[in-house]
Amino acid sequence: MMINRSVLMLAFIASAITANSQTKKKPVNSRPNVIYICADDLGYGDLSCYGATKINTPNVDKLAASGIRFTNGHCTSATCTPSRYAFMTGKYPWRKQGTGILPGDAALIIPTDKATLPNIFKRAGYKTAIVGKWHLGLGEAVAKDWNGEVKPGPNEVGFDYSFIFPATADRVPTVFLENHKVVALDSNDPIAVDYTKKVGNDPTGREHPELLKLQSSPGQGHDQTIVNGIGRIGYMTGGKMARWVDEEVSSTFLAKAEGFIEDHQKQPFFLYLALTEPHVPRMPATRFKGKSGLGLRGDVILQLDWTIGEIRKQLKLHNMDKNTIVIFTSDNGPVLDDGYQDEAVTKLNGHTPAGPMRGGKYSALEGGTRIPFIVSWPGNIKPGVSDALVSQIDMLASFSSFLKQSIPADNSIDSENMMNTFLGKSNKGRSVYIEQGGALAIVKDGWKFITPGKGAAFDKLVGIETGNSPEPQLYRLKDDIGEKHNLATQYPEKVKELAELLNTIKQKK
Ligand code: NG6
Ligand code: CA
Repeated sequence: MMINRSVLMLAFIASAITANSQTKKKPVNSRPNVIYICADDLGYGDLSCYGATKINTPNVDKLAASGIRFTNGHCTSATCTPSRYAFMTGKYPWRKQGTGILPGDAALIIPTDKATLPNIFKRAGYKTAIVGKWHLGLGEAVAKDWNGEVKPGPNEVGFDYSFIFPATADRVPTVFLENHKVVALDSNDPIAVDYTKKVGNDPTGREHPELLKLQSSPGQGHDQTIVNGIGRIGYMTGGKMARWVDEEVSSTFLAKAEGFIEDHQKQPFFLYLALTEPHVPRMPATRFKGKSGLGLRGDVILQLDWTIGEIRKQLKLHNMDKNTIVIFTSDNGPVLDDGYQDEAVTKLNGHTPAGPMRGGKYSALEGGTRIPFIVSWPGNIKPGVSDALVSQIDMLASFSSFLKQSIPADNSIDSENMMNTFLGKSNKGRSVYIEQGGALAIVKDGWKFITPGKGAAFDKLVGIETGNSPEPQLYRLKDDIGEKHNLATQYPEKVKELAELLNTIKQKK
């Protein structure tokens, strides 16, 4: 009798659980988590899934194999700040003054009262976080107190949680900030930062090159305050305890990202993981040093790849992989010598960071903005390769539509809803797109026009073709991804059409 009763009881509980989970069941995956991973200066050709043969990136390759690998995916600009501005706001950065590469003490350039990508997610009930490189300015002005609450910043433009470094790994202050506050700051050792003159008594790379473990490249600066044996751009003093150790930056970001994922298993979240690799100074965890055979640049790419593997492992472990969209991309094209003599050039060993393209970071040629672009959502996206023209600028309109959030007209001038393409339901890319190197270029129907202008055709310091030319350049990307044949004199009508279209788009408000 007792037994029967408990059996009945169990059956009742079981059926109650089933009923409960059925009534609670939401439409399948209508609100997946989104992890947007952006590498820093990673080129199209830096991953084995994009054709690299001198370096092996098995974890990113697996991510690509689980989703769509875009072969015509873009950032808007060939440097960091403008690219990330576009990703955050859905607007072309060249519409606004002051969106070039920012110093480490710059004020915030993202408006706090307008729609942003993280705000859209927040409005839709997501928890939002950024972990990693910021480089969009902090505070209201250049003059700011790094020892108090540093704001406005990421938390004021849509992120519930932030763990960042302010600018680039080669710029002071070399500290982390967690929600407004410098991490591990000792109030008895306050931080001061200056980009115009030396502050404090810390040795600089210019005065004390013998203290450097990584020599700066001649003519490229990076010889101001020394932190962790590396000369930086800008001067800082104080905050000795708070300064990062470069070898630990990547694993710190990974731990913070994992912590956020771990804490948000039950609530949809948007995580912007802004990796620092392979931007200079390339200084991976010691266990990666020397592993790639391509110098430190290759080593940090292996570290990046390992990081992606760890994130994927964690998603699987918590059974979150099928409910999480992972996007992987880069903020601009690749560069070898970007300020330090780290053997990226001497140990290149035939590796082609920009793949089959001309140019790289800073360039209006395809190598500047055509970057790795992978969208994965296991069980929901049919794996494959797409040649549709897609861009990071479209994240805003795409996710607004996906999450059924409206955006003001102001934010939809440039950002287009490409969600069906991102999810592999369509192969339709953008019909028109503008790329920003030094010069602006416009792409339409497989044609690309680069506006003529001043400036050297080759940047000797970084060893990259800029795309600058006093003559108009017209390329047929469809058959000439390497931009080898300038067809401008052959197709003057095309040049005129594209130049006019670019002007019309520039006038849009
Ligand atoms: C350049 C720096 C370069 C890098 C870049 C920003 C010099 C000579 N070069 O001005 O080292 O910091 O800015 O890179 O200062 S980005 O990926 O954040 O755009
Ligand atoms: Ca960058």
